[in-house]
Formats: sequence, structure tokens, C-alpha cells
Amino acid sequence: MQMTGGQALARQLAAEGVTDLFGIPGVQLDWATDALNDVQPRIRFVVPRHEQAASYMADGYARTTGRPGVCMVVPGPGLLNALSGLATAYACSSPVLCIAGQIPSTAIGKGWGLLHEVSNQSGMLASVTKWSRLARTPAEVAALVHQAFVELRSGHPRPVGLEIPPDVLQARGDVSLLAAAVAPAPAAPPAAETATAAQWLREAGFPVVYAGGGVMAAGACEALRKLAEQLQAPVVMSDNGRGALSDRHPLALINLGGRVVLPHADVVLVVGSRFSNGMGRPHYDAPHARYIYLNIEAGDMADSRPDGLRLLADARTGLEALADELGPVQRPLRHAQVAAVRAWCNEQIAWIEPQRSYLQVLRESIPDDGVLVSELTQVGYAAHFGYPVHRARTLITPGYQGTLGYGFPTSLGVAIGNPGRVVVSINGDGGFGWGLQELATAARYRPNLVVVVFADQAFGNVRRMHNNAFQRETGTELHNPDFVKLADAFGLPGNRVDSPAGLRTALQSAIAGGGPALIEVAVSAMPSPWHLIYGFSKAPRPAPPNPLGEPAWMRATS
Ligand SMILES: Cc1ncc(C[n+]2csc(CCOP(=O)(O)OP(=O)(O)O)c2C)c(N)n1
Repeated sequence: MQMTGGQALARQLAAEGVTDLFGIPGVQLDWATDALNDVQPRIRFVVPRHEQAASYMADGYARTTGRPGVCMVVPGPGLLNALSGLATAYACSSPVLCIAGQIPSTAIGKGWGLLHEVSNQSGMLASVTKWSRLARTPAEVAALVHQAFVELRSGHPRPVGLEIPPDVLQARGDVSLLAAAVAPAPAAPPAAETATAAQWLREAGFPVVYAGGGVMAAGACEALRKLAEQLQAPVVMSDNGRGALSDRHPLALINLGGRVVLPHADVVLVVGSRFSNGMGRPHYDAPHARYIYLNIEAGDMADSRPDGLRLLADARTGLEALADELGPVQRPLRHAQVAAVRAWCNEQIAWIEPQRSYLQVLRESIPDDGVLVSELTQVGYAAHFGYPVHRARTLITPGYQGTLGYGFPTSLGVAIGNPGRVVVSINGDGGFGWGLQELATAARYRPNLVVVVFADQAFGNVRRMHNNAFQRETGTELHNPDFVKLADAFGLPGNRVDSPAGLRTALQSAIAGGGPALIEVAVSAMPSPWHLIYGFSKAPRPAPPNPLGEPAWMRATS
């Protein structure tokens, strides 16, 4: 069929099942944005107020719907603005397609100073994606969009990129549209290693599973639950893995609980996790353990991690193969031990006030299938350990990227992708400043979203660290707008409170109201939660329990 590159783009996106496209128009994209009219109402063009929001929204959408998120931005400054969202999606293994404009094909790499020209734009896009290409003809546009979806639906879910110069969007050519990309059969684990891993697990006295976000990405939550129950193994979930097993399950533990059980483990099965603490090292020492790694990405099982058996495979296929190979095993129930570890975790968390009380209010107000989008703010950090998660994909964090300001725009993508669900975004007054213009996007598209801003008039976390390190602080004071008036200026209801009880009332009425709303919470400095996230910088009170009581297997081997 004869069509322009822009039409090939719009129609192939529709063929791939895309229903929402987050982007901002501009001259290099005109032939693409105009062609979107041909695919109405199948593809909704959602237009935020900054390109960073376009990529954050695509990420939030992808992480909570399980469908790829798609964003489109002009070249140069447009793509530069979108990079922080793509970097966050990369860190959090989120399948996002970024369509980037380019300067005209004949000028690429020439340095003529054309509108939006930056040197090595393709390299920039490559640095935050697992796959990226530049289309040279309309036919290539369709083929590369299709290839992008093959990439999005296979292997390690991560962002992909496609650059299309304006002359290619405008050119007419013969184009074959393709049927939607189908996910290839998931990679099965190697038989010999699977047999050995099953043997190790069979022999283990106290196996522990460490589960990451790859479990949810592979749809392996049920396989994880079954294997954990078969083994009676505590399941420690990484921050990105929260929700892989409900925190109500009697074997579920947060990362903090991992510190208690890992040292006693004799086999650790790491599944769908990088198993890295952000410093390139494993989270905890498990000195007596043999390690089994199950991951779709060889690099995530390598290098700084303890040596072990490596199963390069899809998490679901791998867990199911291990369960089959293992067969029935006789195990003592570990529920009481896990409950004791959880009680200890709760004692640690009780020290972190008022964060814990605010998190309790959030948990009690948000239904199990509602989504909490966290941020780099005091209550957000504490959510890592103080916010129970009951369903997959219901706690969103920026992962190792630690992207301040990602939260509110990301939550817009979550809410737009999940119209029937409650979505709450928590922000500090600092981080909210990165995206507050998106109140206009909330007012325009009216998603079911409550935005909470904890206002301490400071970059509070930085201030506390400065004071601890230097006994003074630099550049951390904020001068805030009146957030309630700001919401009003955008046509949104706002409310100001100053306590957990006040938040409860305001949040529950905002959720009942159904539309976008803002709640400002006046707070002051809060205690540091970091010792509960990254290692014990101060001694835990009380000392951690030994989950095994008398570790019989340890005595036997010592
Ligand atoms: C993109 C980005 N810029 C800067 C930082 C550094 N940073 C981390 S936390 C923080 C302060 C956050 O302040 P606020 O949002 O008000 O939250 P609070 O700690 O006061 O609760 C800053 C500046 C970052 N992590 N990411």
C-alpha cells in the first residue's frame, strides 16, 4: 500500500494494539501527528506539558497495565527532556517505546546547526534503551515499529527507541503493514542446571527465595507462590519485586526481613532480580548458602554476586521447571518463623514516625488493587518497608535511578492506563516542583488520581544528610507556592492538612470524589529511614531473631 512514513507509523502502532500515545508535537513530527487522525479513535494522543512527563507517563502506563507504553517527542531538546523518564524505565525494566524525531536525513551528523540538532542523538537514545534504530524509508518505519514491539515483548523488558527524520515521515512509499508482534516462546532453563538446582533445593534445610520485578514481568507470581509453598521457603522481595507475593502470604518478607533470614539460608534462589544493593554488591551476606540464579539477563547474574548456579531463562518457565523437577518434598511449615521475623521488622518500623502513621493511612485508604506511586520523599522512602503490598504492580518506585520528580508525571500515566483503579501519588514539595505544570494534564484528562504533597519547605533528605555530614546545610531551603491555591488555579480541588488523621479524612473524601485532587500535608523534618533500607548504620533494636531457633542443619555441617 502507498502511504507516507507518518501514516505507516500511525497504522503500524494501531496494528500493534497501541491505544494511548503520550507525546508533544512539533515541526519535525507534523507528518506523524497529522496521521494520528487516520487512526482515531483507536489511538488517543495524550499531550502533557513537558517531554519528561511524556516518557514518565509511558513508563507508569507500562508498569501497571502490562502493555508497552509509547511516547513521542521532537528531536534534540525534546528527546533530552524525555531521557530521565527513559533512564527510569530502563532501571525498572519497563517496556517503553520512545519515538524520537530527527533532523532531516541528509543533515544527520553534519553539524550544520539545524533546528534541534544535537551531536550523536542516536547514541543518546541508545544509552537508555536496549534496542534502537533510525528509519530511512516509510517501509522501514512499519518494519521497525514492528521490530520494536518484538523487542518489547521478548527478553528483558526495557525501553526501545525509534528515530524517524521528518523527510521520512513525509515521504510516500510502498509499505507492508504487519500483524501485531507475538511474544516468542519463553526461554526454558537448561536441563542439567535445573536438575542440579532442584537437587540443591531438595537437600536444603532452610532455602530462601529472593524475588525481583522479573517475576511480575514474566507473569510468574503464581509459579513463585507454588514453589515457595512446596519448599516452605521465605520469599524476600526486592523493592521492584514487591507484590510478587502478597505481603499477607505467610512466607512473604520485605527486604528488611531478608537481612534476618539470609544469613541462615543454606540455599538462596534469586529469581528475576539483579540482587544488587545499588553499590554493585549483593544485599546481604548469606555465608552458608549455595546460590541459584534464575534470570532472563545473563548480566544480572554475573560479576559482583556470589558464585552460583546460573539458569538463563524466563522466570515463569524456570520456576515451573524447578517445581516439576523437585517433585513433592516434606518440609516443616515455616509460617511461625516468618511471623517472628515480620514482628521484628514491625518493631524496627515503629521507630520511623510520622512516616509509619502516614503510610498506615495510605494503606488503609487505598484498595488492594489501587496503586501507590512513591517518590524521593520521607514517606516515600519509608514505603519501601512500611507500606504492605498485596497485588503485583501496585507500588511504583524509580528503582536504582532514584529520579526525583518522576512520581507525579508517572502517576498520570498509571491513572490514565487504569481508569477503574484508585491511584495515589506521594511527593515532597521539592520533587513535586519538577512536574507541577502537569496539574494542567490532570485537569484536562481528569484521571482518577489523588496527588499528595508533603511540604516541609526543604529538600529535606538532602538537608538531613548535609547536617549529619557537615553540621550545616547548603541550598536546601525551598520557597513554596500555596499548593491548594495552585490546584485551584488549575481547576482542581485542593485541601490542606497537617496530621495523619487529617490525611485520612481528606484522602478518603478525595478518593470518593473520583477525579483528580491535591492534598497538601504540612510536615516538619522526619527521622532518617535509611538504616532500614541500606544496611545497619546503627544497631537494630532489638537484635534480629534467629528464624531457625536452633539451626540444626548448621550444627550438622559445622
Ligand atoms: C533528578 C534528581 N535530582 C536531584 C536529586 C537529589 N535529591 C534527592 S532527594 C532530594 C530532595 C527531595 O526533597 P523533597 O522532594 O522536598 O522531599 P523531602 O526529602 O523533603 O521529603 C534531592 C534534591 C535526585 N535524586 N534526582
